[in-house]
Order: sequence, then structure tokens, then C-alpha cells
Amino acid sequence: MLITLKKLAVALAAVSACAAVAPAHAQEIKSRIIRFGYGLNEESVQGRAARYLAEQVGKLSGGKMKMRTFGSANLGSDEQMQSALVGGSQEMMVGSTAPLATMVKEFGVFDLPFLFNDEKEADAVLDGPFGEKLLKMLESKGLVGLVYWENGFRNVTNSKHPIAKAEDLQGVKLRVMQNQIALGVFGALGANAVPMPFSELFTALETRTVDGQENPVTTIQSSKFYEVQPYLSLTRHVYTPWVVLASKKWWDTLSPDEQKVIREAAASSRDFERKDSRADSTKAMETLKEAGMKINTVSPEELQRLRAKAQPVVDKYTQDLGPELVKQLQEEINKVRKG
Ligand code: KDG
Repeated sequence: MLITLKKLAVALAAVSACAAVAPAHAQEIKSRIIRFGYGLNEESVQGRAARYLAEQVGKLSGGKMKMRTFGSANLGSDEQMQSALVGGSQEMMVGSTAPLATMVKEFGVFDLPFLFNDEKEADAVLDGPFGEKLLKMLESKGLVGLVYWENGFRNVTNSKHPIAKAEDLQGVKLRVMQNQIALGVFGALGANAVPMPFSELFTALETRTVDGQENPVTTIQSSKFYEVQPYLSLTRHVYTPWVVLASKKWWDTLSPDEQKVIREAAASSRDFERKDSRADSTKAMETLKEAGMKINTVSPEELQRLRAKAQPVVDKYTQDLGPELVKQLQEEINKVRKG
């Protein structure tokens, strides 16, 4: 059946009218490629959350904003990626708060030992006024802090002996994250603390360049540290958050609708990642037992002795970080604790 020219003209007019009234925001989302870097491997909690975030960005932008995820520090260490975001040569990343402390010293507060008792306290503080306040401090440094993911409660592994008493750390060559507080705390506990990027850690353990390290069980499992570390001692001495970051140089080029897509996707990824991290912790413990790691739980009495040994360093860095800041953190924790 021939379509008359008149009917075709009417149809075209209708289509162009629809295009003209399409929601304005649909036109303010451009086609973009977003490079998202992270340090653990693709099988890790970080890898799964990165892929989830990428899916959400794609869905919320109608497929226009495409996030490419790069694991295993393929875009660099946390520190190197932070610099790339500040320079604008990379759009997004996730990394630990410890290296961030070299740019905004207040993030070092999360390296103070024995702060949080459980994940409920950590979530409440990180997602509340205290966590928001620290994220805001990143903007003047060229970074946009979006949300916190869970790295988790850290435990000690090593190749020499179980850490059952405070004295057992004496002389253990222990890799720590690259900031002064982590270095100071483990120095005070008697270890020979060695700062090192995460990407170099497995080889350092394998070659006995260092005797041990400290990380959440999810990382110990996904990075296969059990292959080179016979002993796991459960201390839960620090809860480390990860921060999902964007380059401010890049962020400022986004329309309000594009920024809204990223913020909504990031918030959804936070909830996904924390749920996955906690489920993975249980599975990781089983894997580590099956892999033959000798696992011990450090007693509350010995944890208290470790806490006392670290106290002078905690006092020193509380002054450095700002007593008011540490006081506010403690008050936020106590609010949750008192429920
Ligand atoms: O890039 C990996 C790091 O983000 C993270 O695993 C940090 O816990 C960390 C460590 O020990 O370096």
C-alpha cells in the first residue's frame, strides 16, 4: 500500500515533535567512556563491586555512559591512580583511605587501631556526618569522594609463628599500608613495619622479603596469600574503608544529570559491596581453613595488651590529626554503640 506523501509528512512531524519534548535530561547525558581502576584482582570483592557499578552506570544513563573497569592495579597503585584522577588522565577509582591520608591527613584516622567494634558502627559513621565531612575535604585536592565501600576488619598473617600474645609480633617483618599511622602503630607493637604498595605484596611474601602482612580475610583469600602465609591470627585491629573517587577535573565537565547518574550508581554499589563483602568473609574463612592455614583468634586480654602498647602512638597521631576530629569520631561511634 503506497503511503501518500501527506501521511509521511504527518508521521515525520509527529516524530520530530516527540524528539523536541523528550525530557531535557535525556539530551544532557552524553556518550562517555569512564575508566575505573582498582587494586585487587577481578575475583575479589572489589572486582565484583566494580562490575556492578559499571552495570548501574550503564542502566541509569540509557547505555550512554560506559564504564570500563581495570583491576589488579593495571592502572597503577592506589597512590598512582589518585594522582591520575587529580591530573584528569583517569576518571574514577576505588582505593583505601590509608593512601588518601597522604593528600588529606584526616583520612589517617581510620588507621587508628581498635576504633570500631563491628560493621554496624562503621557503616553509621562512614555514611553519617563524620564520613561526609571527610569526603568533602577531598574536593580541594582535586578529588570527588562519592561513597565508602568495605575493605573490612584487618587480621595478621605471617610465615614465622602464630600471633597469640602481644610479644609474638616482636621482630616480625610486617608489610603495612603506606602511611605514617600504620607504620607507627605496628612499630609500637614491636613489628619491623615495612610500607609497601599492595601490588608488590604477594611477591614480597613469596620471596620472604617480608614475613607477614595485615588485611581482611576476603583479601587474604582472593589474593591467595594462604599460598605463602601459614599463619592467620584474627585481631580485627583496624577497620579499613575503601573510597570510590572521581577526578574533580572530569566531574566538573559533567552535566547535573550525568553527576546524578554517577551518584545514584555509586550509592547502589555501596550497598551491594558491603553485602557481598560480609557474605564473602564467611566463605573466605572456610577457604582459608581448607587451604590449611593455621588460624588462631587473639584473646581479648591480649588484644587489650596490644591496645595498651599502641596507645602512645594513638595519642601522638590524635594530636597530629586534630583532637577535635578524633573526639567527633568517638562521639559518632558511641552514639551507635549506645543505640
Ligand atoms: O589496591 C588495593 C587496595 O585498595 C587495598 O587492598 C588496600 O587494604 C589495602 C592494602 O593492604 O593495601
